[in-house]
Amino acid sequence: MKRRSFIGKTLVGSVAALVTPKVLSANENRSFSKIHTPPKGPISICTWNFTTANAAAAKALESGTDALTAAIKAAEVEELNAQNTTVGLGGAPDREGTVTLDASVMDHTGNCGSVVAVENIVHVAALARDVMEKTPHVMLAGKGAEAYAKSLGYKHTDLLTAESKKEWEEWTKESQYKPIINIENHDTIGTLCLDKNGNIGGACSTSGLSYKMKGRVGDSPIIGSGLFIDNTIGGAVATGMGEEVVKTVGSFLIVELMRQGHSPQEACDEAIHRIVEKQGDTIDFQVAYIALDKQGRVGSSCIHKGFTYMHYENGENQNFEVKKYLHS
Ligand code: SD4
Repeated sequence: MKRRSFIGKTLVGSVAALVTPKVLSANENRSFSKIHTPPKGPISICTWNFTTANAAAAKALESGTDALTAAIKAAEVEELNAQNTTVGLGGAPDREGTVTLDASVMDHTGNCGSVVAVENIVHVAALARDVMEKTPHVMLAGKGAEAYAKSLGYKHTDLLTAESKKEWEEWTKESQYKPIINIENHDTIGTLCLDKNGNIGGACSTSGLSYKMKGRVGDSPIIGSGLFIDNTIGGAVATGMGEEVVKTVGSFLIVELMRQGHSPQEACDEAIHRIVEKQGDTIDFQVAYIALDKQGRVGSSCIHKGFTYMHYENGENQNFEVKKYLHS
């Protein structure tokens, strides 16, 4: 496996207007800059083209909100978006037709919380925060997490929309058990924010793999895999085939590589490389990472073409396409 010697990124859109894709040169790519000026304002990045979600985080950050609260605001936009079939309301169900959600959060003090396989609750990132702040625990699962949410006043919501039910019923005709991880369009939201105080917080929210086995849990609620933050260094979040992220403890790995002096871009590339080197280059699943360091530098890497991320800084909320790792 030959490593890529250069990873660029392509600007694919902005809040103001969609622009012609432009490949940035190494010098323009913040991730490669040797001398870096600390960010003037807050920064928010999130997986995929979730413009509205990232704008919600950005607005909160600009008004002085802390990084974790802002990151959760971004997650909430997608949790409520019924068109997004990988997060919250309208998320694809498991093979038995039940929607179960996973989420995690981490703040600048190193505190973290997560919920696993939660039914009937939309805002699971906020629930993960409640687990972190209001219980002596880090993780709550299944019925216990749902009951805890209801005790706090979260409302009961049927997460299976008519549309996702129809698609699941279609799937049951063949019921082929191959967890679907759509390479070009799968939509877990992972968000990292750097607030005006220079603190980093993050959130990750997902319904996991479509038509997964009942009880299957991916990387998103596992601290260190789907999300990790060390406020002295930076943070990372993952999307894609969770099993592979868990096996390589991807987000923790990225933060530790940044601690050793690697840029966010180099760290993300190495985390993807760890997966690719084990699997060979015939991989038919996607994994993608985004990372943000304390200086405001951003990195992202993915196995296959099709992954994009949002980046807000200095009033601009832009979507970048990430160059695929594999040459295939
Ligand atoms: C999981 N990483 O449960 C999630 C899936 C995902 O967009 O990211 N989908 O494995």
